[in-house]
Amino acid sequence: MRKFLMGATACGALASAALAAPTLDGVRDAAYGTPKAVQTVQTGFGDANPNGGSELDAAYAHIEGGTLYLMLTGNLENNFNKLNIFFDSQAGGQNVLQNDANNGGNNPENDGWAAKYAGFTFDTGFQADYMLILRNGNFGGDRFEIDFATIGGGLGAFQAASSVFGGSLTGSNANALPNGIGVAHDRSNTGGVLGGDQAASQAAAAAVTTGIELSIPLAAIGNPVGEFSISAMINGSNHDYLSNQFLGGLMPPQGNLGGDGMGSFNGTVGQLNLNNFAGEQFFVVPEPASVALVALAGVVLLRRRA
Ligand SMILES: [Ca+2]
Ligand SMILES: [Ca+2]
Ligand SMILES: [Ca+2]
Repeated sequence: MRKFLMGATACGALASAALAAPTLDGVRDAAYGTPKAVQTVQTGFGDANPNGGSELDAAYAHIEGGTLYLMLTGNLENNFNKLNIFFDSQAGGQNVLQNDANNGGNNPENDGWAAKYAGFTFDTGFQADYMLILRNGNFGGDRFEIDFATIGGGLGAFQAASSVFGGSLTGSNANALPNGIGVAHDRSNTGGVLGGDQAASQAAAAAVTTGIELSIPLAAIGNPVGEFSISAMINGSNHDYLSNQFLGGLMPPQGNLGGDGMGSFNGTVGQLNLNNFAGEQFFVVPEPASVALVALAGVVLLRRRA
């Protein structure tokens, strides 16, 4: 009897562990499973070991209860360099990014990103609908900031939040933005990829457990149906000098892209075309397993009825 009870308890614990949503704390949870993308190139923005530097080690995604949990392991240097995350989560969108609405385009103008990206081309098939901008540093105290922009939404189509962790670079805020997007940051990683432009150790990249974690209501990104895609990249503090840290990753050897693809600064990243760089600089978030299971159950039910 006792044995049976213990077995049942263990089963219950296993079931609840499998169903537990990630905790928004900047630490990778078991629920994420295997990575959706792992870094392929050493970082040209400085190895975050022991201090400073930015690197994108791996991307993880988990959808549960109408929320996309997104975990990007690695480090974002506290010098207001940008982690830009683009979502292709609905039909339409911009494969070639346009300028902001004050400069002849149709994108919002929050921190000047659109003017710097105008003309930037994603890999074929990726048409951006939304973006997140994350940055941290010290300006009147430590702060971590997050902006959300609707691509093609015009001037006012953004939300912005500053100092979401109350005067700290790190922390967790489950409702950082009005649309319900939450963010957490743990900058303690000292492992992961090394500095350079050669092939990264993918085992080291996949071993990193800390970084930036987001909880994103699916409604905030257009209620995507089926699988959708995300392109993440680290840019300079003025959106005008791209690193070599993308997910999906670039092919080594590859230094920072800068503005011309060869590491030179020219004031814009709008001349860059990701089709000119091997591989897909985006990763796919599959349809949630529960949805697939429900669909499968429906098929089984139909077959039984037939
Ligand atoms: Ca977590
Ligand atoms: Ca789209
Ligand atoms: Ca490419």
